[in-house]
Amino acid sequence: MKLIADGILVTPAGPVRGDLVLDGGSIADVVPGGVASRDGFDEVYDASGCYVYPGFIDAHTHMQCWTGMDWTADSFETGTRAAACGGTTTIVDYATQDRGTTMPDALAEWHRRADGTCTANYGFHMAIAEWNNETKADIPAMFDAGVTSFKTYFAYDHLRLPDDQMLDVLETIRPGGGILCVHCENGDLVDSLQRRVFDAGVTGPEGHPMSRPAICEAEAISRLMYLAELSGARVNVVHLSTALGLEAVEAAKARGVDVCVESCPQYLILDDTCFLEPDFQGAKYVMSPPPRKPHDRSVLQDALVDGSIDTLATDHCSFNLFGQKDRGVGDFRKIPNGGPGVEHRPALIQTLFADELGPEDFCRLMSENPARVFGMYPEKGRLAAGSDADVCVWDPSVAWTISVKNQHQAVDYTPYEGFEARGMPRYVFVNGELAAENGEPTGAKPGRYVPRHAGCEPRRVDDGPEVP
Ligand code: DUC
Ligand code: ZN
Ligand code: ZN
Ligand code: ZN
Repeated sequence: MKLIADGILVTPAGPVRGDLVLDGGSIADVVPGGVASRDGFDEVYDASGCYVYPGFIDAHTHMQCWTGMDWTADSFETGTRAAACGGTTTIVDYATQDRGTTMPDALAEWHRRADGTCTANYGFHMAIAEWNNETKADIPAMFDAGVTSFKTYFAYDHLRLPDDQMLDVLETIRPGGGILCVHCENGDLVDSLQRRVFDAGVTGPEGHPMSRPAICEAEAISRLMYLAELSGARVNVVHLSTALGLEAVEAAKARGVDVCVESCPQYLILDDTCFLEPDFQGAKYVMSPPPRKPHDRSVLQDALVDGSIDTLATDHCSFNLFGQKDRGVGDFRKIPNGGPGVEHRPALIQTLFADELGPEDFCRLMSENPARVFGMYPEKGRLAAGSDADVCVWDPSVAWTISVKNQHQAVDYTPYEGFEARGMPRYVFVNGELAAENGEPTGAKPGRYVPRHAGCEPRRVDDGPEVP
């Protein structure tokens, strides 16, 4: 048995000072005030001065994946190790059924890539790129295999589905309690705006945001909201990046549409001036959607604090600047889309929002709600006896600087180079095993596949009275 001693335990009932007891892969006990005696424990970990959280969950990653332009730089091995170093104990990665393949084949392939290599736990969403009677017939097998969330795209020519097929996907997954995650950008508009921007002579990274204006996102979100309404199914708007998109979500919520909202650190921290960095450095931020205007960023920051955003993920999808992104020198359309983040999400959000988001909100956004929405709760996402021993002991006092020099993500840059972070995980346990200590991996690989059941409602923040 392991004892995590004298921390502030962030429990479903609120933060309480005490000890946490781990027995094998489970939490054996939550002890407010602490255990009577430390005798009999095999190992004791000092959590004084630290918050003790259920391990963080990043429900949007792309590891070891062909994205249409290139293979991502991070494998499951390097990506989950970096995740654990930063305090994330579970990822939910997007397996993709490319056209001409089946969902069971895609799932088997993603298992082949991940199994036996992972430091953090991993589940899979299934992205659907081809929808017909044969692929549709495989949906029950997905639920049986623990895949209860799916993804479709409104953009990317090799992935996107037409609206009628998307409606059928929604109607098909609804009875099993499935959720559809959707990449909301109008692909037709993006394609034609890319041509327009390029033909007008804009060839550098700054052409990327110009060809994907906020309206492309807001239009696609609105369309999704109507498809969700028509089907009655639950949807998750992934990587929300715009104020206009949030308006569409809020209007749909007011009509009773069952919608969850995910955003990512890049939309809360960066803005589109990053694309103006000289010497092709702007390519580091070429991801879709792109970082937006300062106004969008501040609206999303408010939404995070007021509870309109349900989960925070990263969309981790790393490519090296040298040898991968630089293939797009002279044509921004050839820059592989995506950036790294799985290691730094907890530190970024803690540093910037610790004053507005208390430990309970932080837990809700980073652990509890991803577990609820994606069918891992109450096994994950809470500190309670019987839940899995995925634990992050977070020391809020450690000051450090995010840099490519100290990161474990296997990529040659970070979009947050030089960021002065406050807070670091002292200990990270995955299935009861110590996976990282003070931001460094222990070498253990306790990560396992997480089969998931149907999700439930995210915990939402009641709008309290305004304090004058
Ligand atoms: N955009 C996506 O849609 N997926 C992965 C990364 C990105 O930038
Ligand atoms: Zn996407
Ligand atoms: Zn993505
Ligand atoms: Zn290191």
